[in-house]
Amino acid sequence: MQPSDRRLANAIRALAMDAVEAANSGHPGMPMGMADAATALFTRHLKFDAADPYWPDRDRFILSAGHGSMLIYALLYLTGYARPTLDDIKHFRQLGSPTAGHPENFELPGVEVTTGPLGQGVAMSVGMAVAERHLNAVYGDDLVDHRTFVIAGDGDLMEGVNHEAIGLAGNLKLGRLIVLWDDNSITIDGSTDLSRNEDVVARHKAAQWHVTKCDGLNADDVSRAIEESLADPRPSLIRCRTIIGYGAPNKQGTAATHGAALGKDEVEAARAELGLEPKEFSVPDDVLNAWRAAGKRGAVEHALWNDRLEQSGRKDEFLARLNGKVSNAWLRPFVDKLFAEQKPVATRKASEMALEAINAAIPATIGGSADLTGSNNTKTKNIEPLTAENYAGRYIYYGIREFGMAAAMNGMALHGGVIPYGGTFLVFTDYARPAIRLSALQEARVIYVMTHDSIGLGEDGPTHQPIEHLQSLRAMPQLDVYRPADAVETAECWALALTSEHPSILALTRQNLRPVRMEKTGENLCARGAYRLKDAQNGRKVIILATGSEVEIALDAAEKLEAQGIGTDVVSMPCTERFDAQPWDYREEILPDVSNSEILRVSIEAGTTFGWERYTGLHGLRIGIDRFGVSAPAPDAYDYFGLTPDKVAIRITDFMTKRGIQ
Ligand SMILES: Cc1ncc(C[n+]2csc(CCOP(=O)(O)OP(=O)(O)O)c2C)c(N)n1
Ligand SMILES: [Mg+2]
Repeated sequence: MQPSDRRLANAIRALAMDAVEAANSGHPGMPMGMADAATALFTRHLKFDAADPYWPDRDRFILSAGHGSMLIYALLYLTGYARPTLDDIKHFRQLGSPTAGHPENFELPGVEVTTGPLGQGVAMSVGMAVAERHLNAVYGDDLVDHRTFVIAGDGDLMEGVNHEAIGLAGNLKLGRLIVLWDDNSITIDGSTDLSRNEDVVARHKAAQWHVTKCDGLNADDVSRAIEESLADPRPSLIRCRTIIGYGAPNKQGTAATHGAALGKDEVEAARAELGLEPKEFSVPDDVLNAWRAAGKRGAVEHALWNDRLEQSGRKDEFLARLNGKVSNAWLRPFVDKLFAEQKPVATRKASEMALEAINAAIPATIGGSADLTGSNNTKTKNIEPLTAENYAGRYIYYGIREFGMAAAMNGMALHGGVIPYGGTFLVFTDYARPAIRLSALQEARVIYVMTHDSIGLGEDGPTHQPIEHLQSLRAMPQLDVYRPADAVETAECWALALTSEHPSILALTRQNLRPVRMEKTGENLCARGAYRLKDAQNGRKVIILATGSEVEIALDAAEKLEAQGIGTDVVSMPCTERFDAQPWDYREEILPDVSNSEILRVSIEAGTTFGWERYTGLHGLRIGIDRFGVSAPAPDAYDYFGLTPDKVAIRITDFMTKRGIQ
């Protein structure tokens, strides 16, 4: 006899309680409350094949309420994924185990995205749903026809990014996105009444979502609500009425079950209440067998899909597209053309020029901007808008939703088959930063086109002028920050970003820059992170390191120093992370390890000097801006902050005199 849905759900409850108890850390309440809803989803609706977590046409499942990680670990184990094993679950939250505190996409296939920072799972799911519709439009129903399911808690729906995400999903009419809301009226501090009286349902309806409700503790009722949602053309929110910690007789319904082990006595009481085996980590055979069968439910559909793929004339193209490898064959001819027509250009414009070539050569790119298309130069003429009426388009008008855009791009990148890039002003990376951090942590290939990268944006003034942004972004692991100095460097940095396994930020100017790369080498010099642009003509006394718009100032200042007999190298440093990754001898060649009294190292960047001592040494000279900017035309702002060739040259010679450097 087939075990009841409740018994299947109770296996999730048992594993969640036991794992949290063993770790003496974790969140049993959410998995226990949503166990029945998850059972309905995984045994009846979700299209997946536990034998192949990478099946491209699987439904995507996102546990936005990442603190309830034991829910997904239990589901993956029960349905028969290779990992986590029962042993992994016994080592929940322990060093070296893939059952990390919160679900990590790089630990377990089956965990599509990293969640835990509340709100972002839902926001990433919007990007997943966009990628699905886009690839469906390109490759058709035979190859791409799946859905995105999310489990979200009260916290996911309270976070501000939720507003951005549901707005995007509503406008793009992402009907294949279904969010199951764990409506348990509890958060950490206690009842949701303490902090919320908004009408969550009305808010979703206002964003053009379909909303329905169900008894989240009744798998049949959840299933009914899912069916209703599948039939509706709008994105759906299913309000699942649940009880946090359901089954723990003395603690259920209270915040006490949210984020702590239930304790031995309460676990025993729950076992009795739920009719569980008296042993830890034990799942009755009939229950495990039923779960394993659910894990194979999709095998037939998977096999049929394989057949369709075999028969498709586009098999190789489709697989290559999903594999994500791109060719940078566009770069050489493009750079040759730049060399043939050297002229001053803003790097944001240079980026657009590169993008014309990239978007023509690489169909996987999907661009966009948070309402600054004309300023970020992100829309090329050869791509159409991606809209509810035309999912085949490749340009998204994200609206003024920087965080929502960045999170959606993470979802798109992790879905696979597309390479998202999106723009805003560099200063507003602050608005997107939590998602940029998740791009980095998840190693999602997202390319951030961040223009207006310094006081060089001029008149918009201090609110819009980034100061600390470049360095603070460079401090983030697994994120490459590029600040190219001219059109050639911009194209090279684009090529690096497109083939990177990390997310990238391109910091680009509003103002025109003259070409600084005059010599054609046939090599992508930016790949080194830093390279010598100008050799000292006199005996080398100074090395100036500069990035982006300050490279031309460095070159002109160097000329003035040379005229005084002071040999000066100029090093362009478009990407410090890449330079740091170079072998010792290359770094030594560019920045010899000698004292500043022998060769003075100077950094110039129109932003904070914080951190540049990494390269100048403590006794070097750091030229930058350690305060907020000014509202003024760009040349006046540069002059005001001493960032002109004359003023830089004088600062360097004064510094040398003061320090007795000959
Ligand atoms: C951005 C963010 N802020 C705070 C937290 C810490 N946190 C984890 S769970 C939680 C409460 C969430 O409440 P709810 O979504 O209702 O989950 P439940 O208690 O019902 O499981 C908080 C504040 C977090 N993970 N992410
Ligand atoms: Mg809650």
